[in-house]
Amino acid sequence: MTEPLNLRALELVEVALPLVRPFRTSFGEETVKRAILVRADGGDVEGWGECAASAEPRYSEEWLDGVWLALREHLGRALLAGGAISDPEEVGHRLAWVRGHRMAKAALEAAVADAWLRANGLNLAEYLGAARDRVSCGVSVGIAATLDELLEEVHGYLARGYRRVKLKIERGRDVEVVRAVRAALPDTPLSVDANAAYSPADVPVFEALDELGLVMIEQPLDHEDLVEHARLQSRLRTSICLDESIRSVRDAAAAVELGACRIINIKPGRVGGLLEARRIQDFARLQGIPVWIGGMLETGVGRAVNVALAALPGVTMPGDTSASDRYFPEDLTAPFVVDPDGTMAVPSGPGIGATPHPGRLERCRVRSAGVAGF
Ligand code: SMG
Ligand code: MG
Repeated sequence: MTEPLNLRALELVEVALPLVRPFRTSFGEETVKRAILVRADGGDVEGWGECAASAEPRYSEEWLDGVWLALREHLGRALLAGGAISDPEEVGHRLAWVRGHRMAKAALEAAVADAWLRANGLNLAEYLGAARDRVSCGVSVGIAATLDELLEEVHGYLARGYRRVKLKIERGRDVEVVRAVRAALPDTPLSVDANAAYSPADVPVFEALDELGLVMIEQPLDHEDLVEHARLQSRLRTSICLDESIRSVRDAAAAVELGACRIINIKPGRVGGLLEARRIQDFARLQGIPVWIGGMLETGVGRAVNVALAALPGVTMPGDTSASDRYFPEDLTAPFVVDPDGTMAVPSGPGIGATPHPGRLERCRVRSAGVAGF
């Protein structure tokens, strides 16, 4: 038997952490990681969740200031209004009347799950049904100014043990760059991520990439276009992996049925929470579709959830779950470390197994606000 969580209040905290190096994608460049954290106050216990939304609505229609409002005005209040929370599944039920806002919902669910698990002396990975206590790590490499810089960065990651290297591509910085990296690293598992920057007229780009022995091509086309992804997939030997297009287990089922992808990138924020993420993993396992856990440059609070999900049995490929030092000079939590064999330990402590360090949180804090119930 588990105890319900007596959720008393919610607090939102926006943090800003400088990145060790700028992260450039087809969306633009980030030099600072801004994130909204949610603290769930359960009296004797508290829990933390991190929202994946970025400062601008480029990767997703959600963005930081919008999330702040959605949490304060609707989602937080609706969650508090329902009384004690019997288990984490209930968060999704209470918030189901709000359309969309998946990243905001996911942050609330994670904070409540953390507090509820702590109240019950349980660990997230175990609760979810983890199959392993270490996970396989890849790394996502931003678009670099020159090929030499890119190769230097990639070599640095390989020396640290990372098992798969993902290169961000954009129009004009694609085939030539990837071909050069492939020539320098003939045996490295390599993938590319276009973040939806291309159109069906760009088939020749993908046919050229198809010759380079990539593990996958991630989100080549518009996030709303499963049919065009299916057409493209039918012309390529390389597997397409969908990221932005998959917002739910329903989307995953549609994509697989249409043949729009052969691999899925699961991010708990993008799909509305860690429980929906697990449902996608369950579906993929039944269908024999390889999946992996993506990343949104999370601090240790969000990373803890990603790493717990990466330990599930259906997650069969290395994720974008990299070490804290790949992102931040100093993480908010105890650092996540990648061992020389390219694996990372799954947090085993109570709740998500990570907590923000109070002093660091204070140094990174930009603003905070309480959420009152209805
Ligand atoms: O967390 O290491 C990370 C970043 C992984 O490339 C990454 N994320 O499309 O998969 C993706 C991007 C989304 C973030 S763009 C700001
Ligand atoms: Mg992606």
